[in-house]
Amino acid sequence: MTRQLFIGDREYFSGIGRIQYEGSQSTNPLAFKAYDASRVIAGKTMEEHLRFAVCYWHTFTGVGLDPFGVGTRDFPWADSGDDQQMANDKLDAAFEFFTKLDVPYWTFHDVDIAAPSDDLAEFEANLARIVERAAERQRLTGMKCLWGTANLFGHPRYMNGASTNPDFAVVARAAAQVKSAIDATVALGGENYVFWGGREGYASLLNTRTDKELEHMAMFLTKARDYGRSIGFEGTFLVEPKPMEPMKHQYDFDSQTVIGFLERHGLAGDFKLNIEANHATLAGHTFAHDLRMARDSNLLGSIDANRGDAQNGWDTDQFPLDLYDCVHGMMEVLQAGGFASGGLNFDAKLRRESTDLEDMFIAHIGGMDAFARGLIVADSILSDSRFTDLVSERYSSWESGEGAQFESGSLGLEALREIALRDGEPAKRSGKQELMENIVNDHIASALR
Ligand code: XUL
Ligand code: CO
Repeated sequence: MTRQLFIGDREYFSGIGRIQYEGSQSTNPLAFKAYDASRVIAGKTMEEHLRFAVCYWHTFTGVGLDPFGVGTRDFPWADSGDDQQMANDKLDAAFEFFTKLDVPYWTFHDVDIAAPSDDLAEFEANLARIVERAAERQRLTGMKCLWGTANLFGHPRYMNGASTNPDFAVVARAAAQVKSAIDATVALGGENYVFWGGREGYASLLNTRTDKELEHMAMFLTKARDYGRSIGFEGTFLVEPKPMEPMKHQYDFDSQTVIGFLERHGLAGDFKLNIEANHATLAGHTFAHDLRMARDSNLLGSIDANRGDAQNGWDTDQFPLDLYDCVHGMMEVLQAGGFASGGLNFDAKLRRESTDLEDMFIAHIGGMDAFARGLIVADSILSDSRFTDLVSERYSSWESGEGAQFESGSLGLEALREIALRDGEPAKRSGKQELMENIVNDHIASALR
């Protein structure tokens, strides 16, 4: 469908039109070099594979403040001084940006879109009002909502946690906020609903009953799931792991921790994982590792696309431009059979020093091109029998005979000892890591030519 480029009479990104694919030879900073939405790779278009989303929080509210300084960006949609007007203007600017960038999806926290209020009933009304406006803009532009979430970490009331707060009154308050955020997500046709537990953890073990807090978190997620299903939400609930920051320890530490928690509480299936690259690296893993753990359990739901910085240990949320990360990430996504309801959400922010409005486009274009290249290379590697044969050969002893019997549980320790005694010292079998790494490099060079 033709998408209207901006709504109303105010154009926020004037001078920038719809971003076009111009191919790898283009030097236009405002054009895609690799992301060609309709190009077919492995039976699906790039748009269908990648399902890009722009996030509201960093992109339209992140003015560049850090612990040492105030914001550096002046947003024209934040200049009216009236809360409701600013919420409306931000929404129009956001939909203009989405449409010009030509992404199919967007994501939001309740507090990013609604005019603020500490009064619960007033906040619910503010949220409902902006959701109605957003739904209208979705109709006008063809945009879709990938997911919504509630910000249960910014307000001082949540300083000791939201669903894991030691005080029941705060848990109830958090539940009220999640209820209206689920309502908002459903009203916008959101395909997923996310929980990121920014303050679900502890600052000190000395004052914390971790046993109670973890039980409360499970109960909270269960009741949120039940409510969502009761109002007709058919999408996926997602938990986004992160080991620390802001808390010293967060309960949703990494993929494997969250998978164990979901399984233990009977939530796996309704809930899947939203894997964020920079959170995986904060946990001491790679992005691909956390994706792999989720994929192995059939719980890979969605991705928050960004990257950290190897020289510092915090959540820098940089745009995902590291080609190896994108290749290894897309290899996991492809081997998982692709996204179902999930997608690639740019939970990424401009550097504080990037102060031009066009930098917002340039950063997203770079991230989209990086994942498009990652997709092309990943598909090329996975179609190369040199690569796939190395892996299947490595595990071939399980295909039949005693290996298969072991897998089916019919060999005990005594039987295994007899086999070891009979066969003598096992032959050495090379892991061929360097060969596989070389093959990856060969494909980066050849598939992107
Ligand atoms: C914070 C983070 C969040 C979640 C949504 O590190 O990633 O923005 O994605 O609350
Ligand atoms: Co995130």
